[in-house]
Amino acid sequence: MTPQEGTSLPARSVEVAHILAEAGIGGRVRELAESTRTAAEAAKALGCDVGAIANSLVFLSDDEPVLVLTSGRHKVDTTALAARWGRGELRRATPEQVRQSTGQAIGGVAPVGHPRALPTVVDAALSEYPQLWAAAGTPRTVFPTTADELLRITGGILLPVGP
Ligand code: 5CA
Repeated sequence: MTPQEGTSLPARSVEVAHILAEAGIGGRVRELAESTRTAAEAAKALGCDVGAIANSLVFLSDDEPVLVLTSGRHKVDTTALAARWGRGELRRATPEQVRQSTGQAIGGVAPVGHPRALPTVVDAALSEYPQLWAAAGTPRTVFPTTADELLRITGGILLPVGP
């Protein structure tokens, strides 16, 4: 077993790995030597297109935290997305609000593993990539996935989020 495999993962990533395994997701959580804190860093470390990085962005809407799994190739058009989603204004969560609602820190927020499941949108642009990478609870852990798996594990809906 290499140092990245199995038992040496941080506790937060072990939780994420368990949830993925229970959902029947085959992709293994791995810890990298390099930072995967941002989409650009993750893409460089993994040697993939930045669009194939699924960022887990937390917003507040109608006084509740929500999750927008966004392709690293673009930004969320919050006005257009709120209208498509049928929700009130989407405001970016503060680092403290991210920590509270996910139990994870900015740069490592995973699609799952939160104290309570967040209403979730999966960016339609992510369906263009046969393999995605998402954060697994810390700024150096990731797992391979697909848009279909993200929809399944989050109970989310697929919507365009970009401009
Ligand atoms: N590990 C990568 C994906 S593999 C990752 O977590 N990317 S991310 O985009 O989801 O996380 C970084 C994001 O955190 C930034 O895109 C930004 O949207 C958000 N962020 C960074 N700093 C702040 C801040 N001060 N307040 C709120 N959000 C922030």
